[in-house]
Amino acid sequence: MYENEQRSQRALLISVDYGAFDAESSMNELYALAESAGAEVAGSMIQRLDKPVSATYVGTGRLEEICDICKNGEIDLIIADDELSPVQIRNIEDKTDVRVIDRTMLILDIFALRANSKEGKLQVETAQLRYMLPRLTGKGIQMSRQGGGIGTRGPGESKLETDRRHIRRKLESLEEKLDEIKRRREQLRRRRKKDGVITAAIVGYTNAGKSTLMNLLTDAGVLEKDQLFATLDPTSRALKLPCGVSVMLIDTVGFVRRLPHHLVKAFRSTLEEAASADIILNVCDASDEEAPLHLKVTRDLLSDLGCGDTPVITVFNKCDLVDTPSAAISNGVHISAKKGTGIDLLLKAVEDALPSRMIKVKLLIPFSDAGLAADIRKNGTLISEEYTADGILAEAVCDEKLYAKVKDHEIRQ
Ligand SMILES: Nc1nc2c(ncn2[C@@H]2O[C@H](COP(=O)(O)OP(=O)(O)OP(=O)(O)O)[C@@H](O)[C@H]2O)c(=O)[nH]1
Ligand SMILES: [Mg+2]
Repeated sequence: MYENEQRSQRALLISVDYGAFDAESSMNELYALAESAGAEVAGSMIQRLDKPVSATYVGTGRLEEICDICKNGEIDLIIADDELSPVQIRNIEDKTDVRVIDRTMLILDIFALRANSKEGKLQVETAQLRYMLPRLTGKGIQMSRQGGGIGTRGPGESKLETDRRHIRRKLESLEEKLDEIKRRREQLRRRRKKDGVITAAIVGYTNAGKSTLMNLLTDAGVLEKDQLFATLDPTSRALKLPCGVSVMLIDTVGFVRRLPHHLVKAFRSTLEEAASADIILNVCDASDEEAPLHLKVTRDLLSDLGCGDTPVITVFNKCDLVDTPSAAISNGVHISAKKGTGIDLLLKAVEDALPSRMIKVKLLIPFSDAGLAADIRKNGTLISEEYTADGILAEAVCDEKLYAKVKDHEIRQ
């Protein structure tokens, strides 16, 4: 699609460790992110400093070193594991003559690569433009855009040569469209609620196995891939639980630490879809040594989205790769979505978390009240029915309103 995608770009990863986050593990993740964007990582370096140098991010000596590496290593791209200021980007570019992007631009780029739906594309473009806007000089974008490549992809590419005012107008129109989509989503959610549809959202760190679990449970046919952010657009499918109740399972975009703020904002409606679910399955890769951090990132984002009260089931996936689970990953359901193990326990946990308004009952409905069975079929779930001499022996799941009607016939064991 893009000319220079025939040869992958050789990237040098740079980071300043000033104590704000675990620079080393974040760098490992940047590695995976860069590869996900199609780059070939030629090397990485971390410099410890009290704080990043305001003009050049890394120190002067380090910048000289980077220059040498760029010259000798045929580096096409420098990726910084941080958000850089426009001045820092320009100064490093001037010195090295190599294009520089930062962590945020890289993540936005991966999202741009993966966006398929109209909504996904609108969301990515909005995030990209919002990120660009304060980074424009009066003259317009000068950030060596020619040639395209990582950090330059996305629906907005053709418009990038234009000025701030144009971008502002564009953003306004994008935001209107996103608002419209948001309204439609809200309407749909309200209708689902009214119809008594119970939703369960699969959320979690990127690459945790969310789509694999979705496919295992529902045959949804969602792309599952060993790459970061394989899924951007939410998919939903019905899942019938062993107790007979159906829930709507939603697979969504994954999370990552320090997810760019603009991206969270632009993807808010997608994230809210997950956050407004009745039950949340927080899927975590148990085989990743950073599992506890991944869980924390997801929990923090969920609480930002305002779903502190929603029941969360912590699902430790990829347990086929773990011999002895550490204490940090003990509190939850252990499964392997790939091997299909632990699924009965997971489904049981979902049943236990069903909103209290859903009540499972055993009934003996006298034939004189046989109309009730039809009522249950219409407004609840009739799991089983058996005609006996005394009446209809039924198992059903009802909401509170329906329960009020049938409770006189309930058999309590
Ligand atoms: N060994 C093992 N691998 C798994 C398991 N579940 C998923 N995987 C693999 O993990 C990789 C990521 O799986 P996905 O289902 O795409 O992960 P995801 O959470 O949807 O990822 P994003 O959509 O990118 O956020 C794939 O290569 C899967 O085959 C598991 O239980 N065991
Ligand atoms: Mg996925």
